[in-house]
Amino acid sequence: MLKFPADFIWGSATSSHQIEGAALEDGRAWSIWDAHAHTPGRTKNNENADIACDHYHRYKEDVKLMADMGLKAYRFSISWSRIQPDGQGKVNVKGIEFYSNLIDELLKYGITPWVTLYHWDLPLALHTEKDGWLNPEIANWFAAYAGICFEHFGDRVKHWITLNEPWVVSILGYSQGVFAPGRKSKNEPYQVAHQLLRAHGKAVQLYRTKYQPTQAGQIGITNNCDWREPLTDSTVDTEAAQRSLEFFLGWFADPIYFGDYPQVMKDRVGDRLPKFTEEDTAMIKGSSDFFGLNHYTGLYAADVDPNADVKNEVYGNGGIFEDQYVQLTADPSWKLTTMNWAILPWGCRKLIEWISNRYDNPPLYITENGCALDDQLINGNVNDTVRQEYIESYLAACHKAIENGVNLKGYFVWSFMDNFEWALGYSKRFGIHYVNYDTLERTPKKSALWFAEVIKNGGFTFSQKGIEI
Ligand code: PNW
Repeated sequence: MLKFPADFIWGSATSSHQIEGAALEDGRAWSIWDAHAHTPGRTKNNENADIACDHYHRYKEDVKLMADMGLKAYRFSISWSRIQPDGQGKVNVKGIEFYSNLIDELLKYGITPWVTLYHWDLPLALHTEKDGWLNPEIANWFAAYAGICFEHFGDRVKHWITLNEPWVVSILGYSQGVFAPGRKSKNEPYQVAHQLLRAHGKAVQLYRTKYQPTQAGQIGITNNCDWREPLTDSTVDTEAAQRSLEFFLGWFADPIYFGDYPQVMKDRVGDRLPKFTEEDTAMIKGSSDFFGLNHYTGLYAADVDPNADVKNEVYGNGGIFEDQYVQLTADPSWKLTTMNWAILPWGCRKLIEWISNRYDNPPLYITENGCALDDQLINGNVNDTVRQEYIESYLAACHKAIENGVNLKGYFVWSFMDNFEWALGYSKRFGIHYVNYDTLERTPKKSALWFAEVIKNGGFTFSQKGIEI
């Protein structure tokens, strides 16, 4: 049996825009994602999250389902425009009430809330009137909003995550333009990333000076990264894989752990990469009490001759191709999920070992891991064996990493329930609970029942023969 440490955090995660619905109820205003989804052609079948899982009205039922499976922690995000409809100034009391009630409901069952302050749903007014993440003032707006949350929820919330996946905001939102606000630029991603890091730093500074001394919680950031395996053991491919990881994760983690961007980015991006002032560096360096990681998959990485005519259009690649010259490919033998993301548990282990080595073994939490499948509800059951095996094999890889010295302290399954999968609408099901979008009825999938047993036993017997971890 693979036993995990007794204090290991077993959790599951969601985000506000993907599950809440009630888009314009009780004083909430639109975010950039409401606007994006309501723009024809931006999401699959033009679907939007006006109703989503209707979690806003059904949170008690959802928390009960969490309690039923013995979940120790629940990671959710706060919709900024539910708290501050304009993103600045006036606070919406009904919004405070909703999250306060949700937190109380979780605590009633002994479930620890892990709260993300920003999971991509920027108040629309900040974007249309103030240029959103491109405006250096946003660090102040974000810190002010964070302060409202610390003030109202910090007596009960002891685990804060400032930003979810700044890489996705920068690259999918401002380079590929597939996510809100749908921009396609070679420069803006670097500017946006810079402001995201400053905003994170400012919020942490506020928490540490004003709230942490009495509230005694932890605060950090969650980044996402895929694994990059060198295609061959040549020096250039090994360097390409390393470069790819530094452009993907080092972009955000190096400033936080070392105080500056990776050298390879400074060399290749040149003047298009903003520079930190001394004040920024002081604010950002050391600004995470833990390393939050969202991880799903991996690809091979190979070096590309900048003069050769090669293009890389892989969805969800490591960033702007012309800045990196890394060719990403998959092995045809790898099993894929419905996102076309390969199932690579050993990549998870290698990535968290890479993080542990590069950043001096910080306390690490996998704040998202899971997969989308073509789930079918038949006679009240969803037999998502592949998801159960996916989670099991990734957890086995995590267990091996812990044995190898990685300071992994928790794991959150993405997602607690099927939800609005951004540009892909409702077509991708990531949940361990099935949601019937006609009736909004929830049903625990087989993976949820299995995960409940894992939580109860503090581990599991790894039964998959021949699976590399
Ligand atoms: C994450 N990529 O998004 C998010 O945090 C979740 O909201 C989302 O539902 C989940 O993963 C599944 O997609 C990502 O292209 C979206 O590399 C895209 C990428 C990575 C993460």
